[in-house]
This record gives sequence, C-alpha cells and structure tokens, in this order.
Amino acid sequence: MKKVITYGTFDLFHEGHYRLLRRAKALGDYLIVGVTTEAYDATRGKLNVIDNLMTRIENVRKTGFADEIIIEESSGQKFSDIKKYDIDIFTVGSDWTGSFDYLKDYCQVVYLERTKNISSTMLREKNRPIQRIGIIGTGRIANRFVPEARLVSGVSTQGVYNPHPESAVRFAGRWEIEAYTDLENFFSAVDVVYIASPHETHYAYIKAALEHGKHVLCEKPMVLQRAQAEELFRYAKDRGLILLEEIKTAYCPGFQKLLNIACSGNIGSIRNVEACFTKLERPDVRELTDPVYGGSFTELGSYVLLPVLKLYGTDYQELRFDTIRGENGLDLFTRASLVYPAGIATATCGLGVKSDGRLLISGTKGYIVAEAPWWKTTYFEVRYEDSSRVERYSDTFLGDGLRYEISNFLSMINQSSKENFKLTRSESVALADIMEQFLKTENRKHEDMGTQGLQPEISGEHRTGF
Ligand code: C2G
Repeated sequence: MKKVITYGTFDLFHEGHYRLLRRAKALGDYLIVGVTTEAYDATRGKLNVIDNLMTRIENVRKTGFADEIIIEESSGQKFSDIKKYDIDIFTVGSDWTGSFDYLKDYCQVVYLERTKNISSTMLREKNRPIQRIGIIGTGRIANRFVPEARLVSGVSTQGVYNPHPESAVRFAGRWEIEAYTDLENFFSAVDVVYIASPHETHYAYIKAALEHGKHVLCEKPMVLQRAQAEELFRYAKDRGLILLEEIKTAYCPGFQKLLNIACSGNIGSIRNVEACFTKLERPDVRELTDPVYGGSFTELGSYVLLPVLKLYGTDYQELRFDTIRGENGLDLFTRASLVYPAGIATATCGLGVKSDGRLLISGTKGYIVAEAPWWKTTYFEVRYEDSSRVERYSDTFLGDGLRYEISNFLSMINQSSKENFKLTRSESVALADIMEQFLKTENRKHEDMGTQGLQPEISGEHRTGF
C-alpha cells in the first residue's frame, strides 16, 4: 500500500485546496492530511487565518479524499511523521518547490502544480470571498510581494500585467500566475490591484483600476503631486473603494509599538525627530539615472517622512531641502528639514552617501532611539536623563514585511472601513505634496502620465524598473 502525506492550513477552503487533495490522493492508496494549528501558523508567519482548526479539519474531511487527518503543530513534525506513518510520498503545491527537498532522503517528494485560478465567489464557510490580486509591474518589489501575499490568508495572487509581453510572461512563469498584456482582460480577472510600476505611472494605473471598480494598494510614493492624490482619494471614496499607499514600515507591528510609546507621554512632549535611511546603489541603476523621477528622495523619502508626519501631523510651518548631487544632477543625499509649532524634524535619505540609518525621537522627559534598519522595526530603546534607566521594546518583523500591509488592506476591504489609521489619506496627500515641492525645487520637468493612451505610452518608453 502506497502512503501519501500532505499538509496545509486549508483556510477559507477553495478550489486550489480541493484540487491539491484530489491529486494527492491519486498519487497512492492512502492519504494522510496534516492540518496546521493556529499556533504553528503564527510561528511560521502566516497572517489572517480566519477559520478555526475544527472548521478547517471538517472542510478537508468533507472532500472525502483524506483517509486520515492529523494536526501539524511544529516545523520538525513532517520529518517525524514520515517515519511514524511509514510514508512513501510527501506532496505539496508547487508554490513550495524546493522547500521540502530535504525530505527526499526519506521518501519521494512531489510538488503538484499550484492552481492558478481561484474563483472569489466559491461558497465557503462564513461566505468570505477570496480576494484575487492582480499585480501591475514586474520589478524587484513585485517579486517580493508574491511570496508575502501567499502568507496572508484570504488573498490569492491571480495575475500580472506588464505591457511588455516578455516581462509579463517571465514574471508569471516564475510565480505560476497568469500573464496579461491587455489591461481590460487583466481587470476582468482580478478583484483588487497592487501597483508596483515606476512612480510616474501610478496615477494612471490607480485611476484605471478604480474606474474598473477595483480596490487599490499602491507602492510609495503613490503619486508625486498633491492634486493627484486628492483627486484619487476622492474618486475612490465616491465609488466606495479602498485606495491605500504602501509604505511597509507604516503597517509593521514594531513601528506601531514605537508610535504608541512615543505618543503615550513616556518621553514627554516631542520636540525633535530625526529619521535617516540610506542604501548605497550602483551608479547605473534606474534610481540614480532616471533624470526626472530618479534620486534619493523620490526613492526613500516616504520612509523618512513617515515618522515625522505620524508624530507631528501634516501642518508644518516650514519645509526646506538640502541636497548633495551626483554628476548627472540627481540627488545622492537629501535632507528635508521641517519646522512645526512645537518641534523640529529632519528626514534624511541617500542612495549615494552612506550614513547612520537611525530614528531618534527626542522629548522633554527622554528620547527613543531605533537603530537601522528602523524601517523594519524590531527593536527600540527609551532612554532618560538617568542613563542607567533604559526601557527596551521589541516586536517581530516577518519576512519582507509586505504581509502586514496586505493583511491591513484585506481587513479594510472585508470590514468596509474606508479610513486607515496606520497611514491616513491626509498623510498620503501630505507625502505627495512634499514630493511635489521637492521636484519643484529641483527644477525637474515632470509630467505624470495621464490615463489617455495608457498602454502605448508605457510600452513606448521602456523602463528597467518596471
Ligand atoms: N495550493 C494550491 N493552489 C493554490 C493554493 C494552495 O495548490 N492556489 C496548495 C498549497 O500548495 C498547499 C495546499 O494547497 O499544498 C494547502 O495550502 P495552504 O492552506 O495555503 O497551506 P500552506 O501554507 O501552503 O501549507 O506545513 C504546511 C505546508 O507546508 C503548506
């Protein structure tokens, strides 16, 4: 008798789970299914699991494919189960290809092709829909997004759009999703849109996605003009849609904790904020060569402005920029200085100058310091006049951290809450406004793409970062 084993969370049971179990059963004579516990999912960084363990087990049982159901409680369990149950074949979906090769010494390992198309309307317990995500853009961040999205229950990455067929097909092949080069087809296949295309294309894509009734999560900087941000938020609100800017720091638990401590009076009244983030790049990368949208501030400014806006608000009295430029005129290092009625702030970032990337928040009773990489906040200290008194705080930052914002975005959709306190509309508008002021002081002639002729314009002017 050939014994097969597979594992999964099987939350919000869908076609992908059903097809996986059917094929797993067909691999042998006896199928054991391991269903993960909440505690195990928490340790492996899976967010947002909705159904409880009993419901998930019951859904697996109802398929009729499992001869035996066990629970999976820890990461080392697969290895011991294979011995304990005398397993011939371990199988799991191809989104895990390579991850379980270490079991090959003990049994056959089969990766079954992942199911690409999940219908969002399939009836399931509590009738919660799966949100099918479509990605616009195929660059570095989009590549980080897909594995992160797989760790958020309730979403399924369905397809990718890029007007350049080779890029779309390459990306889709890598992540086993559908490739689209036609925007209409793309929009009709997905429920929500994640935009990770070059900065100047965001406005047009957001508008097009909203016009097609899609909720939108857009990479920072969302747009580079105040009027565009205001228009898009108004447009989304009028249509009952969610528009959210993605700055991963804003959604991570450690940064939330830091803001809570800073605002709880421990350090008194806040009088000074200094945020710095530098990341040395090769001189030939798009970020340091694009004459209109390149440079340090458009790339990293959103991160360093975030704590300033969160702690002081959007009503600053003065704003000035000091920059160090490279030979091509682009800023290699920029410091934005802001003056508020009650305090001052500097937001410093660089792609061509290295500095100490720390976040320092000074108050009338003490200060908070978070060392680099504070933008992936895992640890910070609160210090006082009495230097022996130090309070230490820590929190988790899982993987690339994008799962937090995806989970936040999903909660907003499911709870129909249009405002998000982690990054509010007015904060996103202020960020666009500061970017606009920066580009003006730099005398950059920038004209964000309009929605007219969306595809030809982008495909005509190929950008490496797309
Ligand atoms: N699956 C699939 N197609 C999808 C989604 C999921 O084939 N569109 C497969 C997964 O690859 C997995 C199974 O369905 O084999 C269960 O998926 P999840 O519930 O998401 O569980 P997962 O996080 O993949 O857990 O120890 C746990 C296992 O390692 C896998």
